[in-house]
Amino acid sequence: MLNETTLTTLPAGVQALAYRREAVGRGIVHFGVGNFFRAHEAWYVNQCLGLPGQSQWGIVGVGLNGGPRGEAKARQFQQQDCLYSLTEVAADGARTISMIGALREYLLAPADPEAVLARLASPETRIVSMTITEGGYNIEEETGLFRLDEAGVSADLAHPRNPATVFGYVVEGLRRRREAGTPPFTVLSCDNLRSNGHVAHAAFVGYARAVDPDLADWIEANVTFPCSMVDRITPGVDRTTRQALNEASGLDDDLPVLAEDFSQWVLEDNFCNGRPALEKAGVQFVDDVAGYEQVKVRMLNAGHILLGAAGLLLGYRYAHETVADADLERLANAYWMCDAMPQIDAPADFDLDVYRRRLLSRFSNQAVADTLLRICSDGASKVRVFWTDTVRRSLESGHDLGRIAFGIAAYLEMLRGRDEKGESYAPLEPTLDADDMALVNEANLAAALALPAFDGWRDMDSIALDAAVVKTRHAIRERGVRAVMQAL
Ligand code: CS2
Repeated sequence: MLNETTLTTLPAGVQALAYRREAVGRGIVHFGVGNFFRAHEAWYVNQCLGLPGQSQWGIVGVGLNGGPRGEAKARQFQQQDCLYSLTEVAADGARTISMIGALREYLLAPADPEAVLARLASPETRIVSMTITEGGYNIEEETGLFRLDEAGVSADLAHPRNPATVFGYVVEGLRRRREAGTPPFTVLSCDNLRSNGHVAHAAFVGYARAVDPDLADWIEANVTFPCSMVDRITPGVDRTTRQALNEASGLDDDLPVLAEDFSQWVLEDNFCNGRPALEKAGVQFVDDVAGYEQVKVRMLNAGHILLGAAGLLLGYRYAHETVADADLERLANAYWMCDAMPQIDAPADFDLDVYRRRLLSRFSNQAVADTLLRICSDGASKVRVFWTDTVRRSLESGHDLGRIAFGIAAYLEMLRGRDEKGESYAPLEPTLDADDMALVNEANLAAALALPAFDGWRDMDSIALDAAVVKTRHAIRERGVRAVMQAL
């Protein structure tokens, strides 16, 4: 079992920590300790910890979900002293294995809520970051307002001093700091959202306003919510992958992470209580993140879900299989070049075509073995975040809707859980209930367009798009995905 004693006897080929673990402080609290966070923010912070004067920036991870799975995960982190290995693989198979020691401590919130609140209130905590998924901010698409009637939120609003949601914890932490005269912390969203800092601001201030308007004013005046663009393809790790990673590393790691060798983090330099020297670890600080976010979300993420949905229907299960298929590769290129790129307000000097080619090479990385089911998981939230701007701009300008209609049709057909070879798979859609799935499976193929995933353009005249989606769904069933794609 990997733990701190292993650090002195690491197998050859595993990069050791460049700092003394005991000296690492707890300057950051992070909600949502998933694989992406462990391969991204924790990896950047891990590099900072090796630099002079940076040891205060270790991370305390917080898990919000209890139950057997949440408890098992917490136990694993605690048994490993929160250490784990990260394997970065290039498209040519070259790999680097490093120890990551940036996660200093892991708290399971339902098991010890007070420990989390005390950590949030502590002056040592100067940044609270989060990866809580695209759908996790509880914002109503049409109004941009925080939904106060969501079950967890209303429970927290009834007992704001005993919270269970991320909103409740962060705002109660800030309330305690204000009361104690402690400076606030920065709230840093690391999710793939358009203007994630603004969304986080709307969510946390929206919640705080319902608890106490004075507190909300104080937060608005004192807390900062930097926008960021985050990027690193990080697949899930199942038992087989874990064994293979351990065989290659020589470690006995219950929590190894695998990621592509590419990584990008573009951040607004707007931290109200200090930050690590992330620029020394390769983070780009810019005045306006919006252009970078548009590029990332409308090209990488939107392309991912387009390839994922069509690829699953064709019988593929991995991302690299999709870009090796000439028809899918052509579809992705046409979507990027004709639909997405002309409508993106990219940062000055940014070469979108270089980015596009790089995406194809990143998607072809076989060693990452990223599954299409992961890529399409929670598609109902992702379609809304990744496609809405492109759809709106296309509807406004009268742009050709063919590939967009195909993407929506393929996504809806994919949700039915059966590919064209007759194999079943299980789409992961935490926000779709039985009524939603009934709409997807209804004989009237227009019914599914009532799903909230498509609310982002509900206020526009989308009759032509809706008709094209229905026609394409019929065509996919009658002629097959490939023939429909080839005719686009
Ligand atoms: C994927 C992302 O699940 C998805 O939506 O597109 O997880 C993607 O791998 C990351 O955003 C890459 O940075």
